Amino acid sequence: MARIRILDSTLREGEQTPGLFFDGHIKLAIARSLDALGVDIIEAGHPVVSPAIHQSVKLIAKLPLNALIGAHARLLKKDVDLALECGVQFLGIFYGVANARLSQVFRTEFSRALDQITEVISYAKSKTPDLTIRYTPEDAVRSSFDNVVDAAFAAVSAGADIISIADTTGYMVPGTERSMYDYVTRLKDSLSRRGVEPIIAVHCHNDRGLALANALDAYRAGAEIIDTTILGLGERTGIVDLAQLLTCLTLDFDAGRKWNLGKLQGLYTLVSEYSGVPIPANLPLLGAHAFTHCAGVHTHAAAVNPLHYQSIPPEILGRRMEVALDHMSGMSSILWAFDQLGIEVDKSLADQVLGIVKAMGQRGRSVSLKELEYIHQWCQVSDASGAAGMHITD
Ligand code: HCA
Ligand code: CU
Repeated sequence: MARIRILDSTLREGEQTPGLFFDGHIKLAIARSLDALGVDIIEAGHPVVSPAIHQSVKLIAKLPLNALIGAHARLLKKDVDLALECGVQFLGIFYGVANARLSQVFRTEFSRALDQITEVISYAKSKTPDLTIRYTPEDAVRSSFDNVVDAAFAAVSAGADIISIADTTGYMVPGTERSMYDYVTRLKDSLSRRGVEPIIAVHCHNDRGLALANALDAYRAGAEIIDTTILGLGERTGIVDLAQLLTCLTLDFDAGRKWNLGKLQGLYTLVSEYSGVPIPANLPLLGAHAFTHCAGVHTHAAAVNPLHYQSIPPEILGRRMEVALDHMSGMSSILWAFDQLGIEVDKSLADQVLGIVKAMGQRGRSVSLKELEYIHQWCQVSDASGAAGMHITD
């Protein structure tokens, strides 16, 4: 399969999350961490939006990073000028070519749109010949296919290197007639018959919760760049989650790449803190519960071998298996927890602790290892006075 490249758009698409704004110094920190993780392209912002974004794109472009630094622009020369002023090496230009959008929003017709694509992309290329240019027909998958092919052909002929298929509204569904696999296959084929073979990228929104599945579908069909954001941030329900994509590519595909997955937790914590978007406990891979076993049946088997209830080794993310101590716990959960604490317990004390943990669990509490230690100490003291567990199980 094609060698994949990751374009992270946390600083552009991610900032389109309602209410989200990253200060410049946080943007620099995020860009550095994305680079250390091994992301290939960092879409740093849309400079036209505000002087603050313009300035941070400029500063990120100056950092000594391996990743290409990109700016986002509409199909307008003034946007291209502002982006190039920032010194970026990558420019993403977007313009929808759906007939209804052209007539109702842009009040133009397709032939004029094609001329504008040619004019603006040639202009960008002539100003900075070694610039990598991506053209995105916004909402490509709901637009006339012929328009997309013609627009992509015009863009590549004018100097674009990459054509990005935007599923702007999260419309695609694997295995149906709205398959991203089929779309990418058909587009590559149509462009190749017109004599051009640009790099294909995909930008999948998550409105149906299918962004990752669609992106992997596109990858199987030969897309070579996938757009992501940290925490899947972005307009509405956002786009492909970076950690989920990297983990799937690492474990399940022969992507020919390695990423420093151990850095994800820190990066997600940073972005969560400064975006105000919490990390859900059940977020795959990085949520607090991602590797925590709960029901007695599960913990019993997982304590013997975690693989009975895990298909992802937590260690690749710098994490480890955990057991929830609550009303679902059985004796194996308690013994596992004491083993983690390095405390030896006899049967009757373990029974007593289990009773206390279950009673607390029924009140909606989960007992941490630290608290278990306190419960253990309390049982020892109260054992000696003959009043074990009374105040807790009452
Ligand atoms: C946007 C739309 C976009 C553009 C993607 C791209 C989309 O918010 O401006 O330029 O590649 O989803 O179509 O994010
Ligand atoms: Cu988008």
